[in-house]
Amino acid sequence: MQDKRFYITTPIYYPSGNPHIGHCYTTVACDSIARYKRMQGFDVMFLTGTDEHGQKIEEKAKADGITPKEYVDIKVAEFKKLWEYMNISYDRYIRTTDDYHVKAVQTIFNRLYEKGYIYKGEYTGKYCTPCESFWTQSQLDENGCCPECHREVKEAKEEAYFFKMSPFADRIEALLRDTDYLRPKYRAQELINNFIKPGLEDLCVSRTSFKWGIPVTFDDKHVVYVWIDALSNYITALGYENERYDDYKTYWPADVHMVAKDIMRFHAIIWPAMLMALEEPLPKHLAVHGWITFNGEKMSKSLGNVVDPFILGQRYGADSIRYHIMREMALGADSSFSNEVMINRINTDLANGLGNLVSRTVAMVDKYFGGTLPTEREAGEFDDDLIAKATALRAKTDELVDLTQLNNALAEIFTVVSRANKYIDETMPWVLGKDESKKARLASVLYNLLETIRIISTLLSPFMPTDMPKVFEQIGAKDEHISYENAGKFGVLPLDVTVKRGEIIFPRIDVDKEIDELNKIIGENAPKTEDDGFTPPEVQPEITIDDFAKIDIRVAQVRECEKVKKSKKLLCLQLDDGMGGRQVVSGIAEWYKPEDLVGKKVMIIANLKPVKLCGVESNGMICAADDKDGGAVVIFPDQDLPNGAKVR
Ligand code: ME8
Repeated sequence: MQDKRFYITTPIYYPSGNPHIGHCYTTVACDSIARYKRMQGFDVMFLTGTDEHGQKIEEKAKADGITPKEYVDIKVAEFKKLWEYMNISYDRYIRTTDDYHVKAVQTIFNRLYEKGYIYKGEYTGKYCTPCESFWTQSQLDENGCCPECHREVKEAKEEAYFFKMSPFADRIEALLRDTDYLRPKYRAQELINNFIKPGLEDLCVSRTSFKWGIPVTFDDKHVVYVWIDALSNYITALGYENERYDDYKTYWPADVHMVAKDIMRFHAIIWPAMLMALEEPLPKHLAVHGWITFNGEKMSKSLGNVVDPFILGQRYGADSIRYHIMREMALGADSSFSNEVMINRINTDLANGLGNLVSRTVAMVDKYFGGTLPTEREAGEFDDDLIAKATALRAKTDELVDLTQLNNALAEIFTVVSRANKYIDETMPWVLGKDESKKARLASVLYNLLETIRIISTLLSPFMPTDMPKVFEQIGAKDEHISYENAGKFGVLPLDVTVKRGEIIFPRIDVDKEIDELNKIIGENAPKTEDDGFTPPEVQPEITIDDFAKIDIRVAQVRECEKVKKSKKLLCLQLDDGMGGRQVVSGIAEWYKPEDLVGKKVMIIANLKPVKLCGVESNGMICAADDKDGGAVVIFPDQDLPNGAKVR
């Protein structure tokens, strides 16, 4: 018998700021899967929540003059408001400050200690405060900074408890190498090479340097380090080691944990090790997606309100935003967010594609039959292909949802939208409508379209739960017609179905006007410099204007760009500098893909002495600014300038 229970989780988010579109992605993706599984008849548990302990929260609360609990209460309300707005159907919301979780984590910590997997030691290492992570020297990036956020780390030493990782190394390696636990699979090798092959290091699991955490019961100087606290949420929320819930037996092991790549290591290595130590079953899948980036950077809280999901949702509808972010993000890869791409996608897929299909079909049923189809039918050319594509769709979306490839599932659904629009062009109902003897054929054409729309909108409902009921209403589909079972069949609507013309579900957006409006909003809501968390580096010793005149900065255009072989950091650019061209090597590969740069105008230091980098000659340097996280942002002129123009 098929296992009819399904457990899916998002990460529990840090409520150290307001939620943004990045948090929306994981939550909306999990929500869509949860809804899809419920539609398939699964008994679903969908968990989300907030990870509320740690130094960062303690510091933020202090800065605001309130207690950490008061601080997280305010922020959690923001998260919950957004989830309501985005129509997130979570079954359970865990807060790591909930009493039952605190007690369960203490029991887990004690059990690991009693089993000898946790021991006391002293930690000396490089500590990144924003990430609350200790790193070893070899893990730091090339600038000696945090490998996750690239900010400065500080030397830190403290008495701490450690979790022994080495006993689990072989089993974790096998889990990553031989099973499809980690999706996409290509990320597994990266983890094996970077963390397991060099020897799994024991994990520091307690802190004495701050207080806002779960106290270690047998040593009250210590609070539990955030990852043991945070990762345990997936089981405590089901009732593991607590009386609050009693769902552990029903739902564990989880079917899908979904996270972004920044916390992949914790979920792919540390979480399985913890469960192995507790002798509990391992989750079935870890789905890792990339980051939503904005201007090449990981989107984060400090980027201003242009991507505030509330603002976008109010303007274009929560479902359009849900659709866009899920359609854009391929599992594993980053996806760059742009207002323009979003608006164009809403126009192309939703307004012109699906919206047009629904409104044209319903309008024709109205026009030619007064809103109710007659029961006579006449089959014709093109019907079989449309019907075959529509009835095959459910099996495809089932498979892709199970693989957590939601962008591909949506792409499949929209190929059927296109097929149906093409069917209108092929069958030309407006020609059939002029000929009384073709009424039965016209009724068949329109019925086939209504049926195709019913299948499409049923399968789209988990992704767009607010807008699809509007489609059902317009095509005359009643509750008994709308089900997973019926999504695999053709001929479900009654032959004499009555449609109901209604509002335009996806109005076309005026791209230029909206971009202007959004730019205005960015301007108004741009984060104030005092709270963007950036401290400018010290100004260099003074120089004269003559010193400056020695630096020849020019505008040049990128003609070609490729990665330098054997280097992760370097790109090799062929530039048109208006003076015959030149080759420049630049250490920006971490932040820019070659295709992002081709055609762009950049600024170069044109008279820098040539050097060889990784064996490749570089004649000059591309100007870039440091962002606050240590990333590089190339300076592009905001107007077209001739190649070779001098910058002063
Ligand atoms: O890491 N693009 O919390 P967090 C895509 N508390 N997804 C993004 C994103 C972006 N730009 N920014 C955030 C934590 N996310 C820990 C997790 S779990 C036991 C503890 C999403 O608030 C994505 O799901 O920093 C990522 O994994 C998560 O938010 C990190 O959220």
